[in-house]
Amino acid sequence: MAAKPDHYDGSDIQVLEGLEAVRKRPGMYIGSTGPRGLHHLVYEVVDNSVDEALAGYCGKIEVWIHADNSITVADNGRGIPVDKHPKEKIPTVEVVLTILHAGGKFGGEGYKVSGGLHGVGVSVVNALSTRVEVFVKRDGSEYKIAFDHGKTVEKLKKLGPAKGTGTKTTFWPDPEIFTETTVYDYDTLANRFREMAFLNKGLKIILHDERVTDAEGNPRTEVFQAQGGIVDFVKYLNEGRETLNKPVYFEAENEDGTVEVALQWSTSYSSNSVMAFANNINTHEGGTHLDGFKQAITRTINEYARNKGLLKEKDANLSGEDAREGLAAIISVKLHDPQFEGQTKTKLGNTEIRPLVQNAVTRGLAEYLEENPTPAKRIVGKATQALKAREAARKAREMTRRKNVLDSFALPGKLADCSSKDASQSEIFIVEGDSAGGSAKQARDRKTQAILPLRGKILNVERAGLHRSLSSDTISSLITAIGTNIGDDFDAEKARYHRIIIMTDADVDGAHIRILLLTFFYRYMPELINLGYIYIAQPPIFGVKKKNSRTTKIERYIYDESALSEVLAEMGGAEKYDVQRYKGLGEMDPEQLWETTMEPQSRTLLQVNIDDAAEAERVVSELMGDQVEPRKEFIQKHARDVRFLDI
Ligand code: 0RA
Repeated sequence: MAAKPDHYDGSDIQVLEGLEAVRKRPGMYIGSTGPRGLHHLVYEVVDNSVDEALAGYCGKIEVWIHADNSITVADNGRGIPVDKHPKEKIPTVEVVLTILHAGGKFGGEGYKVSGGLHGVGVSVVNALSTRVEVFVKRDGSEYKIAFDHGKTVEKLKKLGPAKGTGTKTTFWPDPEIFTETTVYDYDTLANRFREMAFLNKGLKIILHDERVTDAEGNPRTEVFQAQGGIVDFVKYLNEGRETLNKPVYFEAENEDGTVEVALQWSTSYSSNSVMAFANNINTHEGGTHLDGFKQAITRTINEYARNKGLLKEKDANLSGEDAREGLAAIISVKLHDPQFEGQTKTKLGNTEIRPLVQNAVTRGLAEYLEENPTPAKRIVGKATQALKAREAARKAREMTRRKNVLDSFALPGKLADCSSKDASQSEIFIVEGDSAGGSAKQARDRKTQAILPLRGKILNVERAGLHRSLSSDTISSLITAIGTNIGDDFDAEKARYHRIIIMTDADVDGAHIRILLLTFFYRYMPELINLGYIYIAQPPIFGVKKKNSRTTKIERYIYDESALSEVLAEMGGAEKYDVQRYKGLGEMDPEQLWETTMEPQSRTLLQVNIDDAAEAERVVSELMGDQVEPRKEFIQKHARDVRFLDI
């Protein structure tokens, strides 16, 4: 609640000072003014509606991305109160929109949890928008109020009689604040709403994108609703995988908050499908709830395995990593006063929640294993296998280490290294095939650009597992060239390049290799993705040259399939030109490869960024997992636009 000297009767001074502070330092309130902050505005508004849903008054939230990138959020909750606020003497809805920290927290009694990354409230959205309009339906009438840069420009007025209740907010993000971009990304919003629907059982969220319409003019629309809640979330994470048990669900509650856990093992080798949330926020950095969960899993699996004689007396204990190999799990806690810590404020600090999670999972899992001996054996079997593989991989690593001591710094023979030893200035192109590798070696700037050609397909690390992956030549040369090692021995400081660029052909095979490489980085060097070191090169798909021209001079390169006809029209019509489609990098000569794809000044690189680990994890395992069907379907569906796949 904004502190307010009591001799002001109006709220203007305080309001303007408050919202001015938000406009001066937006980063403090929404994290950044880049794309993340822009999307955060939507979450802030939607979170208020979700709060209304958590309180039991709202079942449906509808979101529109309008053609001008303004956003509307509508819910069927009670409607923000419109009566005169007892302290501020203006309508409550105006207080909510104009006074900092007034959102969500006011009038709250009894049990109430509040989402929102910073919990800053919708007044921040108002401060950072050129215009906001709010429509409220309650007590049989509809009301409207409007704002300009946070200032009230249309006082609350009654529009007329109306049925039902609810709140509808439209805002236009201020381009003077969001200087980088004001364009909303559909997938970012869709992924967040899917997650929210999973985390709030039964809640219906509908997303419309009016920038994209079908033949009849209907906007692209998607409905997110999960009647099974986080159990559906776990099934979603395991789509395309061969599972070892039906999803298990536990919940517990005490005066500190509530805990829900769903988990299911599969034959996958992945251990990063465990996600923890606090008040609907993805706690990427973990925290006390995740610690409690991990401890409970390790202990319970070990105890069960010992009791049933599945681990012998002489056997070592299963490690946490062993027990979690192939585990997909959602931990969702809701607490009154969440403490968010860590670099990105996504680490839960509340110590009281650890024993609550730990006890719930220990009790629930022990009971489940006891009552379901068949899946229980499979789960323990998977963990013991993981233990053996870990041992074998450790031995293999020790061997390579010893070898490295003998012929020190044995870099892979295929690597054409750069001469610079300054990693921040160095980049490595991972290139598909020897012939493209040859072109790239001729084209490169030897000082800063290294080339590593890969022969043929790289191993599918999702299916092969760590031990077999390490004994693959391609994978080990990749690891050695990059220099960081993997797993427990991973050290980002040892990265020999700060730009690791995947450069593959613009066809389905190229896309396949790219996905395999991304899977590899995601599994074994995820930190390099987080550091922003992994990139995808963007070679052109077409080269356009003058018809009958004797020279090979390319007039124009085209990087986007859909832009071809437009560019040709712009160049004066298709008749005058020959269009060459580049199927592979090898079809360009070194000079062309340099100017289109490698030259730092003119190229475009896509930075690989795992914003939504759940989605990446799922796509990777759906494509790379044990089951062949989803992969076939995906490749057929995306064969044409596979270049633009972003993972
Ligand atoms: C506090 C009290 C009441 C409604 C809300 C908040 C509310 C806020 C938002 C923000 C977006 N949608 C919302 N829906 C409801 C109502 C209290 C009452 O009616 O007694």
